Amino acid sequence: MTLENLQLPLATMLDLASGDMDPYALVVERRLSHMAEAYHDRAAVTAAAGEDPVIYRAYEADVPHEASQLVYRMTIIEPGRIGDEFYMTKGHHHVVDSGEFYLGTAGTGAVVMQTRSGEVRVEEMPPGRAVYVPPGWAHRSVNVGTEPFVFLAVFFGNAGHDYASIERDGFAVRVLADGDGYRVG
Ligand code: PAN
Ligand code: ZN
Repeated sequence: MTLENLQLPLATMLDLASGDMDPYALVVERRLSHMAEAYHDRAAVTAAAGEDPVIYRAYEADVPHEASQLVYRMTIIEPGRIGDEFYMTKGHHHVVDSGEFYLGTAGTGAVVMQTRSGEVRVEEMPPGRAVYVPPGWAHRSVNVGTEPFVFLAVFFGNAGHDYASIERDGFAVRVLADGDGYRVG
């Protein structure tokens, strides 16, 4: 890094309970219509399509998407289900295989991780639990509780987000309601 492009430090307030970030550079908002194909119960998708609920939002700090940078986001997944499948993120691989740090800060959720060869791991993320997503593992987060599920994510600025492969192939497992809890099916 040369003196010309040396950045100033950035400080951001993160509300760990609500997921609010101040200041933020951008917010990603995904409604059911942005990811309807991800859910397996087609009748439930059709039933919810008119309302088109917000499934989640992610606030991103003002960090350049460049190598050597660490971009961070707060994601808030609303509580809810489409049929028996909990609200979840689209999920992605990083274009440049690179690790990511996740930290649960509110609510009850989990992250599903999967390699390109189909190996799967699911880790719960209660408040205070950090999960390391290694390079090469696609990741999708799921709210299995009744309150908003909030987590912090830190990833490399040049990671890039490959959604297409998940849109095409999905994940090998789904996180489904089971009584008051969930099961991975
Ligand atoms: C997270 C995700 C965020 C939203 O910050 O981008 O939770 O999920 P989708 O990107 O799958 O819509 C992350 O993993 N960033 O790399
Ligand atoms: Zn990621």
